[in-house]
Amino acid sequence: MKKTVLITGATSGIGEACARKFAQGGYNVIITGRRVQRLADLKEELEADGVRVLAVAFDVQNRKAATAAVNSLPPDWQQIDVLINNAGLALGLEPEYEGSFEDWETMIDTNVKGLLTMTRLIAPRMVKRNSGHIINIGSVAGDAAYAGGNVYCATKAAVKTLSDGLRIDLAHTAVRVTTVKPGLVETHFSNVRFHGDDARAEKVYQGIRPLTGTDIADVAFYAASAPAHVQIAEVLVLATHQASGSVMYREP
Ligand code: NDP
Ligand code: 8X3
Repeated sequence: MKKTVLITGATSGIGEACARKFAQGGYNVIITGRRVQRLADLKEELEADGVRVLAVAFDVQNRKAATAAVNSLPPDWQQIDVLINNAGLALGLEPEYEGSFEDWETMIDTNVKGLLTMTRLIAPRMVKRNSGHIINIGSVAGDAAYAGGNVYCATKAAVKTLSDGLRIDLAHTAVRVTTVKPGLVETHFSNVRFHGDDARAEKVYQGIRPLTGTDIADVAFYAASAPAHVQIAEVLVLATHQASGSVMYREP
């Protein structure tokens, strides 16, 4: 029987690449995100390749909507073998003493509380079946703060700690937990961070060859494909010319 993956934030970037990778790898795919049209376009594209796809639109910050979405999955979509908690964002690069309360709340509500909500909704079913895999997308940003990263870095440190805590709490089961911590990946991440300032976003990737969403999807798929007794606990994936969240070599 084919396995099913549920991906949050599948309308763009890393999540979209995961949808493609897991679809190619033989999974049935549940794609989620807020943008209905992007979900519909991706569903159509994957279905044209013979993949079974369910598109469910909701905001991970909205616990009621997330609960309703998970609880109303059609019967043949209820067994989720792999959950990829990917939906997330950074907003702004202001110093911590000048940051926007609203941006902070959105990052914490999405990156931390949204991830927790999805885990809380789906993990119990995995425990009951004694199988499953939760892949959380953390970041190199969670390893150490960088200038202006403050709250975003803290949310990604929280993702690592929540993954570690979950792995401890699930150690008596066959359910696996993986944290994938990417470095610089060229997606819509920076356009979102700079509130649509595309010229500023482009500069983030100047002079350095960044990772792609596909590079990260490959790592997530590798972790999901490991033999059942192997738990890839954590993977840090950097561009070759990046050494940490704040150190990278850029071609002049
Ligand atoms: P993108 O902006 O390209 O994609 C972000 C995805 O998250 C979109 O599909 C978006 O969907 C979804 N999303 C955002 N907010 C919500 C929400 N409230 N509810 C549901 N879905 C939401 O960025 P990336 O692909 O780069 O980001 C994916 C993850 O990777 C994030 O967690 C990010 O922190 C992490 N990451 C990114 C890195 C990078 O350099 N790009 C490096 C390290 C980690 P929609 O707008 O349709 O809701
Ligand atoms: C995204 C990578 O270094 O821009 O998590 O914060 S970084």
